[in-house]
Amino acid sequence: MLIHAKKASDAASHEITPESVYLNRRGFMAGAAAVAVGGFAGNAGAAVLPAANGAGAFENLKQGYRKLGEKDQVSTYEAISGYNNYYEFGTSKSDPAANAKNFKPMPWTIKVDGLCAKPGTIAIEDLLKPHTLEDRIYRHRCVEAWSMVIPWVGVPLAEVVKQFEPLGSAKYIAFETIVRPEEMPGQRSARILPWPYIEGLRLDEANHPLAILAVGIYGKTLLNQNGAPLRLVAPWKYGFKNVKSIVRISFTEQQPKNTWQVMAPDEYGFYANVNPHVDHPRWSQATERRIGSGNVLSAFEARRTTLMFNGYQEEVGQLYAGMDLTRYY
Ligand SMILES: Nc1nc2c(c(=O)[nH]1)N[C@H]1C(S)=C(S)[C@@H](COP(=O)(O)O)O[C@H]1N2
Ligand SMILES: [Mo]
Repeated sequence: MLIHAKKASDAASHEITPESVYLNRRGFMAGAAAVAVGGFAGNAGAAVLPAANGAGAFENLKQGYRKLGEKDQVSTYEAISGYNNYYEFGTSKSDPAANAKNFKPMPWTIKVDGLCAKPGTIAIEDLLKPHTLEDRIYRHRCVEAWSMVIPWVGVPLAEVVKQFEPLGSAKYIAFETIVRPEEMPGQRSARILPWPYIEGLRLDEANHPLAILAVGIYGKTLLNQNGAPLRLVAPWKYGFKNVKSIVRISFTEQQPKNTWQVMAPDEYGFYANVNPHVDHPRWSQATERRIGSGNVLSAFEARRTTLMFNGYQEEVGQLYAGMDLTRYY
């Protein structure tokens, strides 16, 4: 299910050019995917991603594309899988692709605990089985002021939440990344971050239809550097909320202490909604550098304006009614 409601970002004049651009990119991707097959073999993702390449996927991708603005081109697969933040594998943008090759995303189980009626440990196949995989093309905005457009494959987080039957007392959901220092060189240093990487959402944010748990990109199983086999995507928030390689989901009454807030509370909050009006203490958040756009950007476009809630204000704005959007949370 894509978000079908008519939005300002759907402006009809945006529909013709981007679609043809996108179709060209699909052609390009068919070639790129063939080249990349070796890389996917290690992910052994067939069991996780059965439906993503179905006939409906292509139409859904086209619809998703129309939701974006004229200048939002889907980022190249090379950029999405080669320019990453995943500190468990190192702090340089090229480290995750270089160092994640020996990480084993299968078999994979997720522990579900806290305030829910159906806690337990569940294999990823069983967690996904009740749900239909969907294509979602979203903007991705890192707090470091770069961005991409990523064609995800995933399931609505709200449906996964429902499956575990949170109690009325549950107000938040927390996610943890796996700890496996023998496969994740960054985790051998406690100075990089306190492990495990933890993130969370308010339960009503988790239940918003834009939030997904992603298992793929460009119709292919997630690569290790992108958070295989399961990662969060909440596209109206800064990228660090999108916790990778999830092994634990907890329902809590208290707001979880997310890793970057613990690391630097003066710089990173819990909500971390994309907000061009509130600068990071060390840099402006008013603009961003788009990565992996096939376009040659003009000088004026070399940096683009960052959009409130990353362009999803109409969809998610009501979640924050009454909050002061001129300060950082
Ligand atoms: N476990 C974990 N999850 C993480 C990170 C990380 O370092 N560790 N980095 C975050 C940040 S800052 C960003 S911008 C996105 C990057 O996702 P991508 O590399 O798939 O584009 O992942 C987020 N999730
Ligand atoms: Mo980020």
